[in-house]
Amino acid sequence: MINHCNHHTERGSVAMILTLISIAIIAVVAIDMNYRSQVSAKIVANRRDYIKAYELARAAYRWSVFRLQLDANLDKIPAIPGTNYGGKKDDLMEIQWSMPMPYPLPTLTTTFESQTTTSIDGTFMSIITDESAKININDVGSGGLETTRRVWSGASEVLENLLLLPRFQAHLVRKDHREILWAIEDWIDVDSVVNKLRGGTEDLEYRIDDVDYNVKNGPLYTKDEIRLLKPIDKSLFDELAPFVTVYPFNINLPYIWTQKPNELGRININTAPMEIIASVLSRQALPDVRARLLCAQNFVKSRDTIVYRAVRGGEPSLMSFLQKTCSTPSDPNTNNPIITKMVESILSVSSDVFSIEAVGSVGSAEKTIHAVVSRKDASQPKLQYWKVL
Ligand SMILES: [Ca+2]
Ligand SMILES: [Ca+2]
Ligand SMILES: [Ca+2]
Repeated sequence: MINHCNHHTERGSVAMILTLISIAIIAVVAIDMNYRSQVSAKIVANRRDYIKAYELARAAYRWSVFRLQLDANLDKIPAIPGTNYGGKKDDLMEIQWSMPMPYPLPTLTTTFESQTTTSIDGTFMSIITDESAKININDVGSGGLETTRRVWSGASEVLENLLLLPRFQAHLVRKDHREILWAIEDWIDVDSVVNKLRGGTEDLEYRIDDVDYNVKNGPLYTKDEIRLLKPIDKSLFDELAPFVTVYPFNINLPYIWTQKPNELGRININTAPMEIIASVLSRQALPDVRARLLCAQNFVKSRDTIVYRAVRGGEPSLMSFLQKTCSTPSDPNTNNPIITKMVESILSVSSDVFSIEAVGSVGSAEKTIHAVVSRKDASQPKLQYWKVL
């Protein structure tokens, strides 16, 4: 009980530190915006508002990147044993910095009113989403020579397990769920041969209803591209969308069907939703889907007080939890690991990839920046995607 309370106090102080740093930094951002909003008076008012709105959106984007860097710096504090403090990991409590961030801040209005509301006649809002809590569709694929048994990637297995959950049944009536995996593989691989049939032309599968387009033969750049895949209709896409991502990808690493896909995505077990946790569990080890869901529910519940520091090895770890809580049927003939080697290799306790939505508005003028950044192996997050609307 005492331990439990301590966790809350520590979280409270982390929140407090972050808030104090935020207040200190907002002043810097405000000054920067003030400078950037100095645009020529000769430009007509409407156009000027759009330029200002864009600058505000850019300020919101920079602010989001700063929050990501701040968290990466806090992660450098060594882990304090027996607590959730310090160490490289990203959990939902810590990811409070990803909550929508409005400007001007409601709590700062009194302090900054004189400077901000008069000098910047606009607002911004930014939202950071953790893409490392999802399955990377660009990592779906199999490898191996045609004559041998093909081995599917870890991401493929998690996606397959997800599609077999009860919530997807209504969207896969009279449809083999594996069609989705085959379609993704042919869409991404560099060749134009239908892999599953060992022949035929991929493009012909898409010659339907007057709509005539070629498969991409490269990685998907945005999640919306998933909608172009033949077996994905709107209802299935809507059901799937919260659980999948297309980041990260590397266009310099083409997917060649005879080789294993280069899996770049990692699923963070501290932030992944219950459905994803249920889908990382092996169907061979836990054949009953209800057992997998129950195990995942228990794991997600445990995250209320525990931050996992390792998938395996360091404690607390996912593997220890599963061995203690989700016992596999005691059949001496089966010796299936509760998570397969392929899936274990794509699990993590931290998050590397984030999407940022930054909106700036001045009067009726509004500009939105959609960006995806990766902070892997870099103190300065690397931009993966940028779009202004
Ligand atoms: Ca962190
Ligand atoms: Ca292809
Ligand atoms: Ca192919």
